[in-house]
Amino acid sequence: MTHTQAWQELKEHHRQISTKHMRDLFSQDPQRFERLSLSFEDLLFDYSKNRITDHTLRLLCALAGQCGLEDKIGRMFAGERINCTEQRPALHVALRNRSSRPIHVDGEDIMPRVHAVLDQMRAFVDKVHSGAWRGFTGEPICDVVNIGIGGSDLGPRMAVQALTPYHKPGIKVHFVSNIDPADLADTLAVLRPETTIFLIASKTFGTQETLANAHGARDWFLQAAGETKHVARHFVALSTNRERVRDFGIDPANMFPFWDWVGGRYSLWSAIGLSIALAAGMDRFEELLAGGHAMDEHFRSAPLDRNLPVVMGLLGIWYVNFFGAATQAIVPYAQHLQRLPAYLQQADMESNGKATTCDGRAVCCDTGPVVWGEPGTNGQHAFFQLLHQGTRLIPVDFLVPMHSHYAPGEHHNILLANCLAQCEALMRGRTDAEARIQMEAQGLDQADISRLAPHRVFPGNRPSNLLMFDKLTPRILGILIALYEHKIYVQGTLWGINSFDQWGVELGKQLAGTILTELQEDGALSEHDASTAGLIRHARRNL
Ligand code: G6Q
Repeated sequence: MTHTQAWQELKEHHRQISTKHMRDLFSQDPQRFERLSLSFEDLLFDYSKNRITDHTLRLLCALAGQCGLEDKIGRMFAGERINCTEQRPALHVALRNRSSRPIHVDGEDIMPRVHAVLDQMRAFVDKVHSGAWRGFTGEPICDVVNIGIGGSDLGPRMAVQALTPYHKPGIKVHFVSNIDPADLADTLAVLRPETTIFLIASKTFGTQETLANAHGARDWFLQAAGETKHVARHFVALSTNRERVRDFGIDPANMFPFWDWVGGRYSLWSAIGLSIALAAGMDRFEELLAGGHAMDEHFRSAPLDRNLPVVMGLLGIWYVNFFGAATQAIVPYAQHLQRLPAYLQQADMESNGKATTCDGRAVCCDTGPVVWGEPGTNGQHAFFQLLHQGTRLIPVDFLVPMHSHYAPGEHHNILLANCLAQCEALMRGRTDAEARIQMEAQGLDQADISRLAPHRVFPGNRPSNLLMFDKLTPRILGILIALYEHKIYVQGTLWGINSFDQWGVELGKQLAGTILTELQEDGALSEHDASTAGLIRHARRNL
């Protein structure tokens, strides 16, 4: 990317634009909002409050063109092995392919397999909801516990919460992820084994934390149920690994499969989404898939400068690589999107937190930013101070529904007003003159006004995107998630990295094994630095 003509032009352009204030860009151009916003179904993407002009966008699109983005998008949808280090396709788009188009992997159309698992999920969900699926005492199921971590937890957890207004009465879905025994214990404390089903969600079925929690849940269950034959009615597996599922003691008939071409953090659309379907029903889950598919169709066909994930991805590159922004804030003004920042943190940071290009060289520019956030308005009473007056440039994505599922009226209007006010304030800021006029109106004397004015000035010119939609429905949730997934791919492509592997996560999985053995056994330690060895010995003495 840094060797393209467009990159050089962008560097020069950045020098010119970095002194411009968005206030002036708006006042010079009454059509700015109309031109720098895009609509997709009921989603409005306003990107006019960014430090860009039409020329910036043209150059950024040229950069994408010179990096072969359109070809790379085509390669993903065609099932090519774009995950180069693991030699796999990245085909989460197949899981939500609502068209009749086949998608091939190694010459096989994978769509019949995808549909077969959806049918299997529907049959199971219907049985649980109708009460036909009974526990070992003959009672219907009221609680579902998803045991999984990382990609096998964050997506379903976020989506189940997002779809709260659609939850089926009589079924409550819980999540256990942490190996800290508190997580499992707190969850089990409110459950009855007779009416609980456990979904053991693990792509590999080899993740230490998930297996330990699954064994813990099984022991708890068997204390009440006694005989292992009852496990079949209370434990199902969501996995790619049939042998390990069988070894754990789950009947492969109770396994909902998916495939190695589904990355963990892209897997909520697969059998890993069973908890979403159990919470909200299979029809709602399919609406979520349909939303994701609609965004896929847009991504693969819209021209670069009208393509939401592309524009969003390019804006991110503009800030990371030209303004030096190290972080990206995600602020949903929707309580039910509380877990969205955590979900996107994994999606983005695990995908693009890389420093090696696909051909094995060191990247020569910054890559993925630190992604973080909290829902508004809560964030306003916490970290927004730094967004407004801190020394760092932090682009913000605001997300807000126009209507609530709950009582219409003042609450939601206050929420919406706050969201719009924050976008505006970040962009406009407050000048010295404005601060002084305000204080004069408040009756402060001139000495106090002069003393306080520097503290009450807001520089403004702080960029944000606004994603505004009608209501938080399964379909719009699918659209939003797919939008971010593709934005991440756009950025990874331009940076020349592989967005679909996660060697940093694999490292964590290997490291703890040796230390666990050393903590539990006496004897010589393997080779550690003095700090780690000292800590292991200290822990041994005190365990
Ligand atoms: C996601 C990562 C990682 C993974 C977890 C759980 O893309 O690979 O977060 O999802 O480590 O892995 P399993 O699903 O195999 O248990």
